[in-house]
Amino acid sequence: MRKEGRLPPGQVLTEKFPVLHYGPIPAFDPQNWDFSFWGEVEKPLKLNWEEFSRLPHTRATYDLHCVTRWSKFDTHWEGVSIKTLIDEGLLVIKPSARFVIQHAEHGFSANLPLEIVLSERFLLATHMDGQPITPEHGFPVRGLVGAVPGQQAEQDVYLWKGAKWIRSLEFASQDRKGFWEMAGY
Ligand SMILES: Nc1nc2c(c(=O)[nH]1)N[C@H]1C(S)=C(S)[C@@H](COP(=O)(O)O)O[C@H]1N2
Ligand SMILES: [Mo]
Repeated sequence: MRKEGRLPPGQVLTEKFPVLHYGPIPAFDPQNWDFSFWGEVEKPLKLNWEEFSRLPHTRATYDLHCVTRWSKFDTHWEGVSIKTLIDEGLLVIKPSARFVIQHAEHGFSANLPLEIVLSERFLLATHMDGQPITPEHGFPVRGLVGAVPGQQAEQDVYLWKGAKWIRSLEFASQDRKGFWEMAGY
């Protein structure tokens, strides 16, 4: 894997899936859960759990890299691709959108350049290995950024750029720091 360039410098391969986050695991109540797309969009979109569950689903295989130095290969995910929402006309963003802020439960946030969120490397993930993601990994939905196996990316994006328990995507014309970024990451 290292020779193939799939293992970034300093990383160690693991079969496990460690859990890392700040604060408690939020409870999920399908009656009071919603997801919004807002900011630099033509029309803000707010979906309840049932509506969100009906969005088109995409499958992806990713290598995951964590700044705590572990990597995990060929993980299987399913979820909502932002590019698909745009291609199918379900979401229309403004040309002024250049960054995306993921907002999650308890005020957690994470920022990314728009082009990464629109790429196949980003999913609003609902399932891993055919099962709903577990509460500690972000149930019912988490932002997820992975590396596509065999595809060299200009910028590797590590796991901390995916917000677990995500509740909205804000499209922004200017970049803004998220939770860990404000903490000095
Ligand atoms: N809501 C929320 N999402 C979060 C975090 C957090 O503190 N809160 N931490 C991030 C960090 S630093 C990491 S490394 C990954 C870990 O994801 P995992 O627990 O599924 O391995 O979640 C990211 N997403
Ligand atoms: Mo992390």
